[in-house]
Amino acid sequence: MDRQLVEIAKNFSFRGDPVEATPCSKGHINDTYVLRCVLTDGGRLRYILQRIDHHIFRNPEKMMENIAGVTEHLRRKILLAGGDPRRETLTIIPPRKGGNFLRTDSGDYWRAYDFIENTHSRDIVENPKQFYLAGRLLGKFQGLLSDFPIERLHETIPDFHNTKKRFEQFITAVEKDNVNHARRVKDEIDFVIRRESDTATLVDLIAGGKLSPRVAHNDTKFNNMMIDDATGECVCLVDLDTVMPGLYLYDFGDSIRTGATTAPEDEKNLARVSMDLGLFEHFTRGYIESAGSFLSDLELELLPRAAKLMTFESGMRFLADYLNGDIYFKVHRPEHNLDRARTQFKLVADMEEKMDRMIQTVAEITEAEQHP
Ligand code: ADP
Ligand code: GN1
Ligand code: MG
Repeated sequence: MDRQLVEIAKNFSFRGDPVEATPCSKGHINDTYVLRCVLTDGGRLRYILQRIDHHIFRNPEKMMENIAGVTEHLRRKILLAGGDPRRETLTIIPPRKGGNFLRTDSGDYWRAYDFIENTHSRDIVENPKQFYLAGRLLGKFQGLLSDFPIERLHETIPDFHNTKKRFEQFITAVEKDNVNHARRVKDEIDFVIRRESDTATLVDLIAGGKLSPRVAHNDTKFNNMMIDDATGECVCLVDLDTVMPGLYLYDFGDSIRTGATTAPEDEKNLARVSMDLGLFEHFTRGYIESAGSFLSDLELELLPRAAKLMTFESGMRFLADYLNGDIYFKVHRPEHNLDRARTQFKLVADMEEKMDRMIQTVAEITEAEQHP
């Protein structure tokens, strides 16, 4: 096992001796390892060991304070409901010297969690039922945190889903054109600019007091949901780095963006990319069944537009990163961010065509839920 990782692992109160660390390449932000430990009786345990990207999360201490508070709250409520907190939420493994994370002499930040055993995550949805259950999980997560004191949460990345600001950052990336890519992606840039007015949709409603900040996850992509190997149930929403004041609509939208699609986020063949109305319906049904009671009429009405907006925002972020020279999201090949941006724009265009049916689906499910 890598010597540096052994040294890092020694600092955490793991049970057993660390023998193997396997990189997990799923996330776009942190460096994640699955750590295998062997107990004296030969038994095995696994943990997640993560190096936090502190260039993105500028204040890891405050981020970990959020995660500690939220997981503690979830733990209490899951227990009250007769559930198993070690499966249904993240469990922080503290460093031996205390606190929630480790800061090394070289200035890196590390943290550890229990590995949620007998679960897996998927980049794309395998069947409609799975996505229905994902919708139920999201509603449950939001419901459990609906009484968490929102003022206790720090903003881990300012203006994370401020789509107007994201647009401004995008335009700056186009104007700077740091790596001379802009002229090659003129069509994609025009696609964004034509939709500038969309970026105000939710921001203006918040400013006007029509939508209130909620305790939101803010990064509900499908591979942040752990699925039970045996039952196929979606048991836990992980990646709590961006839990902070946001909108339930962001979470709904981001799940649709990543789950109600026919192809992976980085699919090169755009002919394979579309928004699957059946999957949209399944997730929405699961979500409204579990969250419908605490969503406002306006939130319910805005679900389809939020799905489009979050997809558009992600496309803008990927394209801006491509123009900036791939400085934010991890990439595994040249033009990876461009491929990602293109799938998002293909989905946006498809959602625009299917918007009437998405709206109708939400209305029908809402009606059935409110007047069974
Ligand atoms: P990133 O912020 O880089 O996306 P994540 O925290 O999402 O990192 O972790 C990457 C992946 O590792 C997740 O998508 C999930 O599949 C897996 N993972 C994260 N936490 C756990 C855990 N506690 N148990 C099992 N798998 C996990
Ligand atoms: C990142 O960390 P991960 O891979 O779950 C990003 C999300 C994006 C997503 C796009 C902190 O999520 O906002 O929607 O990539 N997380 C952060 O796939 O920026
Ligand atoms: Mg993740």
